[in-house]
Amino acid sequence: MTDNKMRGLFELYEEDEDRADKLLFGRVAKPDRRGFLRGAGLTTMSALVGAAIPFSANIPAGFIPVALADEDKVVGKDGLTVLNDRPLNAETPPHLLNDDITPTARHFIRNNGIPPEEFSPDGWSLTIDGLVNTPLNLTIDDLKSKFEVVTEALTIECGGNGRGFFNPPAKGNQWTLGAVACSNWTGVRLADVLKAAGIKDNVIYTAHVGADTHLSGKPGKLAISRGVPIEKALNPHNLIAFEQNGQPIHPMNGAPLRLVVPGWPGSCSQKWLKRIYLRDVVHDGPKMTGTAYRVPNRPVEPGEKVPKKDFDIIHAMPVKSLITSPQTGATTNTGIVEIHGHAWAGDDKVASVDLSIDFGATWVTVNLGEPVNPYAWQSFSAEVSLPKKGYYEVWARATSDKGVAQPHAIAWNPKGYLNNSMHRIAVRSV
Ligand SMILES: Nc1nc2c(c(=O)[nH]1)N[C@H]1C(S)=C(S)[C@@H](COP(=O)(O)O)O[C@H]1N2
Ligand SMILES: [Mo]
Repeated sequence: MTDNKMRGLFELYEEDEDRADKLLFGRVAKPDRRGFLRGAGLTTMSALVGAAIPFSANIPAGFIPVALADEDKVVGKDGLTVLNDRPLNAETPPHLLNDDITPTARHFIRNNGIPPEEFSPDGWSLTIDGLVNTPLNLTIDDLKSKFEVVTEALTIECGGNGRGFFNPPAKGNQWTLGAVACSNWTGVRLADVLKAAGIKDNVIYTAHVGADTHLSGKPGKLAISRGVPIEKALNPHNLIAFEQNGQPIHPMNGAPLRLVVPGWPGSCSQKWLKRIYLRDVVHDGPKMTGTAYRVPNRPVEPGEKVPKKDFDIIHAMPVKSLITSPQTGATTNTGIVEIHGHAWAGDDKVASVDLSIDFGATWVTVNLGEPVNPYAWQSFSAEVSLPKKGYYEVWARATSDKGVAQPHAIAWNPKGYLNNSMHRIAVRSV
């Protein structure tokens, strides 16, 4: 982007923030977010451009770094839609999730606070303490040398993926479909590390701590600290990971060390991991209590006042599928459409995926692959033939090996979690 264009945008932000936002991001920011980056901290700005900014003091208020003004707004990310800049949240359009293993550049970003300044593995350490026999303090080299190193493709989906489709709207990032990914993660098994520390008999829950800080900037105040029941923690597919797709983890995906707890809300997979402590109570860190990552234990009406005690902590994510090719809105002049996509089912396996081209009247079971390992999403493909010219929708419905299928629409819940309603794409035969 040229200097002229840059100045143009800067002036436009002065004149008409809505229009400027629309031009730059294709959408208007929420009123309290007007003027992208106006209120962004230097850390966020550095993270977005991928380096420290030595002359940051000279950046005029509201100025947009040129590096952000082109398509890729976060260095090392490709084509993500930014939903919020403080904290940074960005999702991946479905057609960019077509790979069976999600490239790092296409892995969504969900931050609750301000990421740390340092992402280097040198000097990074992980503490394992709380109710253990031997507290451990491990460098990343210790992890690599003392424990078996494994690589697995693991699905991470944000508990709020699909929130944007709730009506009336639920507060929070308006994720549509792309807060999900299945990358290759390399690390050591969480279970091996916890067992090495010695799990005391009274342990029921883990507690995870990362190096990011609260948006308020209050020292010591955590943005998020979640945990899982010890039974889930001991599942051999949870990793303490130091590589993403064979490379160091992307800074915004938790470099240099993160948890990957697949099948459960992404929030269980603490990024920038510094400490895990074991507890004899259900963990009560930030985003564990109240209504965070919890759903009512019964159907509720929008607007109904639901007592906190009627909310349950979300465990496994529900069965879901995503059509990643073609992109919605595609046209065909042969009447033939090649469909590809992925399906996943929390702690379960996907047993089948069905497609409909007639608004759900008839369904055809498609070719569904095995997961490359447990907790990897399963890919499906099919060739569908559209009988005559016109507008069609392709709908996908996955069914788990427990016989649970995706619904047409899910019951409303106050925080807009767990939306696993069927994915629909538009296709025209011309
Ligand atoms: N330290 C830390 N870990 C975190 C978060 C965070 O804000 N801070 N966000 C969580 C949430 S809500 C999700 S969905 C996943 C997203 O992982 P990703 O940003 O690598 O896609 O990270 C989780 N781990
Ligand atoms: Mo999340």
